[in-house]
Amino acid sequence: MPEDFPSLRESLLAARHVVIFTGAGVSQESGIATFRDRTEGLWARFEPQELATPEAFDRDPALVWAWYEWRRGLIAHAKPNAAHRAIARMQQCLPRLTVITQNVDDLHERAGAENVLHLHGTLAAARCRRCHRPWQHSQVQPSAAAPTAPLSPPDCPHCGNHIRPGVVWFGESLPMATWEAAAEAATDCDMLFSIGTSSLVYPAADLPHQARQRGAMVVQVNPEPTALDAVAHQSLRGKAGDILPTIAGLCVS
Ligand code: BJW
Ligand code: ZN
Repeated sequence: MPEDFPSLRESLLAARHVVIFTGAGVSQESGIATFRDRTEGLWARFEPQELATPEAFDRDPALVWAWYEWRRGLIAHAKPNAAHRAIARMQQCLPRLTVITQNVDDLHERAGAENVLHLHGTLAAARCRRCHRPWQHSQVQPSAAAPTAPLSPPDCPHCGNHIRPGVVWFGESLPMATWEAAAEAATDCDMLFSIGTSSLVYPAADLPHQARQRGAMVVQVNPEPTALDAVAHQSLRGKAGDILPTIAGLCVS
């Protein structure tokens, strides 16, 4: 892997616009579970159809709200890791760097990254299920090992409907303006790093393909093979927290 770095450095220093596209793997070293890890992943322990669809929320809002409140608590207590910090440093030292994330946590921002595009929403941005008005969360409850009891969602003070988590569930459209900005960045950049994502969930997973079609160099950082292997110019096998600081170091050396 280190032998790939000289060419990476050349490309990075020549790049006009770099995109960093991240998934759950970038937060794994902060203690936040990924989705599809075979044993520790959220979908190995919980059923997505019961928790991450609008139908699930309508069927059992207290089950879904409790699960997302549990996760909000875990994220509130987590800290950005070396990968988040390296990405924020790269944004400072490269002429233009756009961070696009599928993650609903705020660890990129807490590491110092700016203007992060959250394709799948954020846990902090709850809103009304019906009138879509934003709703301000209270402080997080102390985090438990797992959601133990159902928790009714608050009622919207305007229309009385349930408040829902501010995330994008399966079958829902991505926030339009965010998606358009992400697609524009992917088709404009000359280098895209895909970091810690299985590249299985669409339309987000299409961004590296769009970048490559427009001539960008696509580099992947992941300890495991992914659906992007056939498309990426380079796949750096390893943890984001180990590899990203080295890549950030190339920008300044
Ligand atoms: C490390 C590491 C370390 C570990 N360092 N790396 C085309 C074909 C087939 C299906 C579809 C299609 N187009 C759309 C669909 C349907 C669906 C979809 O894609 N399904 C697929 C799963 C088959 N897509 C949708 O429904 C999307 N909406 C949509 O298409 O709207 C249009 C529409 C509307 C109406 C009808 C029809 C279409 C919305 C998708 C929303 C996804 N939501 C979730 C939950 C968000 C809320 C929450 O947090 O609960 O988003 S699902 C989950 O997956 C979450 C993630 O953002 C997303 C991606 O996961 P990610 O980040 O890649 O995580 P993992 O776990 O999969 O991978 C982690 C990786 O990290 C692994 O590779 C590890 O190896 C690696 N790793 N440690 C670096 N230390
Ligand atoms: Zn409302």
